[in-house]
Amino acid sequence: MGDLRFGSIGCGAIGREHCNRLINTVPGATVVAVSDYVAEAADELAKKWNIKSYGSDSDAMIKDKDVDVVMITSIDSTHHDYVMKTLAEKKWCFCEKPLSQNAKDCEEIIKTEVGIGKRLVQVGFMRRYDTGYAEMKRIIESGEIGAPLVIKACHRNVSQGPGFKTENGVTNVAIHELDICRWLLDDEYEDVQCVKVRQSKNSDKGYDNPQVMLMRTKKGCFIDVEVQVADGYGYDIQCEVVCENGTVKLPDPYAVVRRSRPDKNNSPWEAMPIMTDWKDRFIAAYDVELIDFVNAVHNGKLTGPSSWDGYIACVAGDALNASRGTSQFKKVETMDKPDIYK
Ligand code: ISE
Repeated sequence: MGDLRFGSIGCGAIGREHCNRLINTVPGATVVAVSDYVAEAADELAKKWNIKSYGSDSDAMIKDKDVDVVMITSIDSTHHDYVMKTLAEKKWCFCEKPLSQNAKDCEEIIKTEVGIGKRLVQVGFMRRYDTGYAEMKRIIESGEIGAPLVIKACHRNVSQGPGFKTENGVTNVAIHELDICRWLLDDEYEDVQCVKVRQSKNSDKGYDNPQVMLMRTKKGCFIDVEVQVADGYGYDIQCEVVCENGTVKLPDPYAVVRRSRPDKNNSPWEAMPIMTDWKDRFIAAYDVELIDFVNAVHNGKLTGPSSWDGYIACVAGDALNASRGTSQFKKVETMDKPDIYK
């Protein structure tokens, strides 16, 4: 088989980076066409790579016979619609997270994929390809430090663009935690609760910040994730899993530690820079993720995060959003898992 020909919807930051990866880093793949809600953004990227621009006509690009795989990196609210249109063409689909902004839309995707009879969609939960998280999972699964009991995590962003809402702290941000925690624990959610705590001075923009998200699992584990969508200092992702006989903790991304002369207060210091751009933190994981996806498509069988995983994250996300302000845990109730995802 020749190179897989990608058509990419969305020419924003992550769309441009993924196209670059597919063209320069990922073996067995190339990008043949792009589209974007802002037609000029697609034109510009198409010109750079000397490929076809569909301007803002993503629907036409999905139908293009020269496009084998549709990659969706447009804004979250458009994902469901584009996935459905891609499935209507029975084409492979790589959809950035979230699969949708609610569970009901994901159910529709699942029913359609099940109707086709095989997995065609992979969701961009790239953390599963990060060496730190993968090593944590390996240690937990080895049983060497006993059964997992508690996860303490945080997800902090520097700031948000216009239009960001409190619920997006779940659907856009904590969605990663909802996926990675059940993956790390090999467990499912029983119930969840979103708690509003003292608000940061960076939170006067009409959305809650921070929010604390609590999840209890079927095996009885407790998960506590602090989400700050505007911390004003950095993109800070932390995760510690407490097990019976020890703990595993996500390492900080590799960076040089500087030790130097006293500062103006006369204290010598040791410091490591903190990243601010979320795209840099998981840069290696994004490469591995797309390499894995392309290999899987060449082999005719997807193995990465599925529509089912996208759906579960949205069911738990819906419950978190519904619990806000109630001081109560909400049950996470899902449909039965179809065979194609087992
Ligand atoms: C951003 O939109 C992302 O997609 C990142 O994966 C996520 O970690 C970040 O918090 C979001 O703002």
